Amino acid sequence: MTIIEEVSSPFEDQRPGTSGLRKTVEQFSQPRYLENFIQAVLDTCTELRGGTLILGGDGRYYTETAIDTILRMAAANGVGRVLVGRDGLFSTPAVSATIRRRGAAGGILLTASHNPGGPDGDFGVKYNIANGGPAPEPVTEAIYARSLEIHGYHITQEHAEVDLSREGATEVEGMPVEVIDPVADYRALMAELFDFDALRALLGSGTFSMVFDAMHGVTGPYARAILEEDLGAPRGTVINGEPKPDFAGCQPDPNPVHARDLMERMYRHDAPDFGAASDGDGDRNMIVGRHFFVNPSDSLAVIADHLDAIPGYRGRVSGVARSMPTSRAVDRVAEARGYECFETPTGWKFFGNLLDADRVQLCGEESFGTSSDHVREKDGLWAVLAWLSILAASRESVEAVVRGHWSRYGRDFYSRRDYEGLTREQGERLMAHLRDRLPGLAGAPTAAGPRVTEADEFGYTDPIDGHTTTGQGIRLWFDNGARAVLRLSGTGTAGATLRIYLEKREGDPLRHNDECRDVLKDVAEAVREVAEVTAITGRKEPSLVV
Ligand code: VG1
Ligand code: CO
Repeated sequence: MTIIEEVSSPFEDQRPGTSGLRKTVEQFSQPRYLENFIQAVLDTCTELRGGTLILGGDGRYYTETAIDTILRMAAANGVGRVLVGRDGLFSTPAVSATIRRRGAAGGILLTASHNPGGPDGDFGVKYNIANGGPAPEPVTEAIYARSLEIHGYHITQEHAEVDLSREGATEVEGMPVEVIDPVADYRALMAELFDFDALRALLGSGTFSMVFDAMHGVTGPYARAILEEDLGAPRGTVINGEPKPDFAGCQPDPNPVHARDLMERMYRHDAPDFGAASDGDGDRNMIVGRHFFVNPSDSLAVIADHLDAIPGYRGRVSGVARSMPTSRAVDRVAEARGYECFETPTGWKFFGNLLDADRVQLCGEESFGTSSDHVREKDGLWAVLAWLSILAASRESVEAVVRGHWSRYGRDFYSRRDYEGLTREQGERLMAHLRDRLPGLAGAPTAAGPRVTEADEFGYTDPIDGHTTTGQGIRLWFDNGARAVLRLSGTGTAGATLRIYLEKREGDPLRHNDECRDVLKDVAEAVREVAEVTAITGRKEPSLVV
């Protein structure tokens, strides 16, 4: 036997955030750091003993080292077998699909999603359970608790020596390991959900053009297989389609600021009809029409209004869910269609129980995340196929679809303002100070104009398992009908990011062309004033406006 037990001692900072444990590569490279966390996962998630584990990620720097360590530790801890994506690649939604299709016990995803990669970038580890979704909070808390009492870990003495570049079966210390095509299961699933003939007709009509920006992340191979091979989009439709360990120095975050290549193409005079981008691990999506950006909250509402017409969903949509900071546009669609509508804390893990219980079939977040009950993760390419289905059926432009939606339901002007790179202390002080003053905020005038009418801190009790989560963002309602939400990011790896989400509904179609910036200007100022943002952070302006 060449299985050994190495002595270790706990790290205090291994509490998973919004989406797994994210740290800099430098932090992950410390001796015993990754090992401790993986041992905590293996100790906590006993279903892995004798069970199948799916392993892979967005291919970012440090992936190969991590895969070797995880294979050796899986073998040493009695995992039944491991299926690894070829080249260590697996998009987040594809891991979810593969866990479900193959009845695996769980999956380990190696990704820090939209965070930068490379030796100076970030790395991340996330555990997904047998339903294919991110481990829910009771599990992540148990993993964290275990990480605080780790005093050793089990590992094979030898390296795993698995050739990740070739599909095939091998073993590590008696544990079967199979390198598999990470695209196959996912691709088959998409063909089951969508009307591929209709999509082929659209893409081959000669009157429709599109571009998909994979942002050097993991989605490239998936998008090429599905859009170009299966649906007949011309070669070259997928840009930045080669996964790169450092995302070619870009931040793989699909928003108008970071997806520059795509935005540049979509605003040219000869722009294609449809554009989309996804993030490093393939779970986010940005939708853009010709000269027309689709706000993610609107995208969710539009998809909700059309989901029932897509083959995989016909006659079986009964509920939708959105994260709390996501605009309420989808709520009105739900009301009109008689769907149940749920509001959950930020993070996909909070949708899992609702999906498992078949209470909702569609979920979304303002942060460019949309997906359905086909997996238990958000799914960038799925959202693209949903949009293509809507366009194929209506033969309208993206802009016409969204404008039609607004005239039917009203428009929710929406914007998120991030204050990145604050110190942890600044972020926490700002939130604590606001929390302390919550009871007195209502009614006080602001120099900017809008008055707070109501203020609270969001908490959530899961309607399925009764688990309660508190401190999920401070909400302010204003007398001009606007809403603001303030919360700290739980995915960063240094300092703090304050997110301020603003929205205001406008029912009057004559005002739907107003500039978002102008509509939200006074409420943005009122929030800054009420939360004392400048006084506490020293910042006059946000560093990122989406
Ligand atoms: C952010 C988003 C949240 C999303 C999470 C993970 O979290 O706001 O909606 O679920 O990222 O997405 P936070 O705590 O930083 O606001 V991904 O694509 O990074 O896995
Ligand atoms: Co992601």
